[in-house]
Amino acid sequence: MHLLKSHRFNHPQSSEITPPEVYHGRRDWLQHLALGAAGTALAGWAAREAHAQVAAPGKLARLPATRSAVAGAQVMDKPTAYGDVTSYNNFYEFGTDKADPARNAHTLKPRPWSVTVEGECKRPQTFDLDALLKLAPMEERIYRMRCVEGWSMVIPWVGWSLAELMKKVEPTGNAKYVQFFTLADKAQMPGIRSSVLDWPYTEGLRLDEALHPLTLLAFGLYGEVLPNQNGAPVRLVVPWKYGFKSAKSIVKIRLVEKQPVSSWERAAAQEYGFFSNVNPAVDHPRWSQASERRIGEDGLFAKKRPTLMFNGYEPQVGQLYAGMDLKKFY
Ligand SMILES: Nc1nc2c(c(=O)[nH]1)N[C@H]1C(S)=C(S)[C@@H](COP(=O)(O)O)O[C@H]1N2
Ligand SMILES: [Mo]
Repeated sequence: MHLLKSHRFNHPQSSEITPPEVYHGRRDWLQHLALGAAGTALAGWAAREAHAQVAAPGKLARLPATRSAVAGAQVMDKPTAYGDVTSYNNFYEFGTDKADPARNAHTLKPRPWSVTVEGECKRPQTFDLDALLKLAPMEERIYRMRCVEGWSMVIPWVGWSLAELMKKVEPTGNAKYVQFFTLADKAQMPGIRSSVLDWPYTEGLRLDEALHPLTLLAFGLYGEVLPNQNGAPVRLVVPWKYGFKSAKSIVKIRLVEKQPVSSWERAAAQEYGFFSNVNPAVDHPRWSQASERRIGEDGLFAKKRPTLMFNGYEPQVGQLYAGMDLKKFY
């Protein structure tokens, strides 16, 4: 992945992709706010005003949610435009160019869908998508997302903490890690025919990371169900780790005793570690991680933003790594 030179020039200008239905989306959003966010602080309202200006076009099903109260789940940075979030993607099952997923992912069938949870748990089971949608109350969480390639976005996700699902299956005492598997279907995913990665795409977390309240199982963004290119119908979002940890279009979750090997780790272990916590002090072997380009915010030659330790979530997650050598466990 991570052809840093070419992707900068593939990125469309935001003026080319501003959604035409902004007005309707905005009105819709304010209505949603009035219904679901009574008591929101003034600062929250100001942020939502910015948010409203880049609403979804309204072509997908609405996914109502209330504002999450989880600490760290309401980043105040201006959300990245819907058009950018849905047209500049990494989803190698649909091709390796940033524009490929938006162009090709229409062949993905997000329904019917189910997620099997297996391995070291007392109640292994398969959850139908409709059961998952009702498993816990939907929350809106505005997270930063930092790709290991050096760019970032701010995305209003809809979903609930993965911990809710873990509670249902009851991990055994042997469960130390959680493994995630993306769908791998040649018929739906043209990129599977290439050998850039071993399919299915797999990722993993330590159990305490998986149980952290910020770890999100996301079903939507911008108040609507996930567009296919963003990992419909259900994906992981781990906001303090590089984006590749957040596996898309998940079909299987396995609780395991030993640290699993993730797809990117298998492809290039010296470049993509198991932890992959966002860390400005630990460079990728081929580029610095000290700063980042916020998609949509800056022009091609604009100044870069400083990258934050744990992507700005250090107050919430720092203690998970107390005493660990983060250069060694990158
Ligand atoms: N199955 C799967 N999940 C994936 C990827 C992928 O190629 N396949 N790319 C990852 C990377 S590198 C990033 S940065 C994020 C991008 O998520 P987004 O396109 O929704 O912004 O998804 C991650 N999840
Ligand atoms: Mo990424």
